[in-house]
Amino acid sequence: MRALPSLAGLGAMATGVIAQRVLSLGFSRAGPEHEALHKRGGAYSQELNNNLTGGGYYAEVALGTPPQPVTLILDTGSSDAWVLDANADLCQSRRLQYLYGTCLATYEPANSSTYELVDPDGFTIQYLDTSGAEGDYIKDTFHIAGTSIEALQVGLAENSTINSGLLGIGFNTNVAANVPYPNIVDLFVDQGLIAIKAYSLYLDDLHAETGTVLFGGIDTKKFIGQLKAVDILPDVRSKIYSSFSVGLESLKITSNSSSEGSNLLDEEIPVILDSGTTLTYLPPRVARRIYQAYNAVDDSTNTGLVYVSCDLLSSEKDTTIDFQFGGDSGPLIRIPIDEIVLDNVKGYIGIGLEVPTLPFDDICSFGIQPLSDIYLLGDTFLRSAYVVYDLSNKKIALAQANLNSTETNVMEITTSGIPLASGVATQQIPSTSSHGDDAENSGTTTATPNKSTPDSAAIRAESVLSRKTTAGTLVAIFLGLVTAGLFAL
Ligand SMILES: *[C@@H]1O[C@H](CO)[C@@H](O)[C@H](O)[C@H]1NC(C)=O
Ligand SMILES: *[C@@H]1O[C@H](CO)[C@@H](O)[C@H](O)[C@H]1NC(C)=O
Ligand SMILES: *[C@@H]1O[C@H](CO)[C@@H](O)[C@H](O)[C@H]1NC(C)=O
Ligand SMILES: *[C@@H]1O[C@H](CO)[C@@H](O)[C@H](O)[C@H]1NC(C)=O
Ligand SMILES: *[C@@H]1O[C@H](CO)[C@@H](O)[C@H](O)[C@H]1NC(C)=O
Ligand SMILES: CC(=O)N[C@H]1CO[C@H](CO)[C@@H](O)[C@@H]1O
Repeated sequence: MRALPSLAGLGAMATGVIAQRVLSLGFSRAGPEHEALHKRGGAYSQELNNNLTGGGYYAEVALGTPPQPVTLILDTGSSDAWVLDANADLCQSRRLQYLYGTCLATYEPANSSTYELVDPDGFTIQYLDTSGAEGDYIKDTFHIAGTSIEALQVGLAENSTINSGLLGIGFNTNVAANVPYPNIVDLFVDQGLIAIKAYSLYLDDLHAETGTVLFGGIDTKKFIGQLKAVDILPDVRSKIYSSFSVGLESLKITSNSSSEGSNLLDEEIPVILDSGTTLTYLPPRVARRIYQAYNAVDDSTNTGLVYVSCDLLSSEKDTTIDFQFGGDSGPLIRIPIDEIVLDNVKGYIGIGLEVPTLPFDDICSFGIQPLSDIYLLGDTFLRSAYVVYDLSNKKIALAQANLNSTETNVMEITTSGIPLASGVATQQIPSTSSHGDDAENSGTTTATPNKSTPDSAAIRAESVLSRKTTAGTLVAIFLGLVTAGLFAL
């Protein structure tokens, strides 16, 4: 999620970072939920739970002594780690949970012997979609990726409109505190766990269960061709590096590999790579050009969604939307149609989502939305990319993701920066496919909500409401459900 800048933070940069050279390497996993933690070749890997219908990526981590497991949305668009207090308003109120989703894992400061209060009421974070959280800044031991970080400053939310804490891994210039502090990425380096502030992100495709973030490393089996780097752009006004903004040079629709469309951009635009944002947000003019190509109906100001025909999943099977960064030889990421046409609305129509009149019957939603002034490449883009973030050298390297990869070859990111290594030559073919054709694919898993009883439908709605989406979508879908009489305000 894109955190709004904390004004107080802009003037004062962190000078002299607090170095706590404490390595708790002996720490083991806190139970079955933490099985996904590994250390490989000097890099720490944290598996992420991919919530299929396009929700966020949750990392299972733990806070405190003894460790209290918490599920946090992994977010490159913000910089604070924060957790929900067991007594947070959201977690105590059924009404709030109807609105924002069932309260996920919480943390009880009284149950941790290493809890330390840093700044009472000092934590206030607001995201671009108007969601947010407030409470104290605290410090405690943070358990992640098979290691633990002592005295990490984290927010402890007493009031929240998000049902899960977040793990912001952006630049520390963007923390929500009045006084900048070293965040988790800084402490990884300060505590000697990784060489420089760098990590790579592999979300894998829409149907995959997990993705991986590797702190301090890259995995050359997870991408195709060579990693290519571009500069991170500083904030235009403040000149501070505060977000993962890079220049998008061209955007083309390519039908089959032969015919290449024209560039849909009038000029290079800065785009932010934001894992905490579900969809992709482009300038309205550009979005409209894409909608034209797919006969998409933009209802983002009403129900909050852009609709397309699910038929595109078969008729445009070989079409990709191609994003190129930093010139003709820069990284090129192709998004296949099945990562951007989302079969996730039928269940909501069944329980009262009022869609506009549409020129097609089989209704899907589209993973690109219009937005003015700030452009975000969220999960619908990121799933097709392997992205390496180097905060120390202000570089981002990208390559096409090798989806469903089961092999691994981890290389450390040393002080010389991202190794511009080559990955695999071509997309790995899933080993189970024995017939060379696609006839069998008619049964591929999609994110269609399961139609069943109204009760379970309401539960699903609740969980979707909890997911990161634009506030517009949230309110609109909710109002649709209220209209349908499923929720009483
Ligand atoms: C914040 O949450 C507390 C309970 O944790 C509640 O008493 C208070 O009214 C909430 N404040 C706001 C502004 O919602
Ligand atoms: C705190 O610890 C007590 C005693 O072990 C336990 O009963 C309680 O459920 C814990 N509270 C939370 C919110 O985890
Ligand atoms: C793309 O190729 C498929 C066969 O793989 C074909 O059915 C389809 O018509 C082609 N689309 C275009 C726009 O050429
Ligand atoms: C990855 O696996 C899923 C099934 O788990 C499949 O639907 C998808 O098409 C696969 N992607 C690629 C690129 O092979
Ligand atoms: C619907 O849900 C039930 C129970 O959760 C499951 O057994 C069934 O396979 C699901 N159907 C589909 C089409 O996903
Ligand atoms: C569809 C899906 O994967 N849903 C999962 C989303 O995440 C929650 C919490 O981790 C799971 O309980 C759901 O099963």
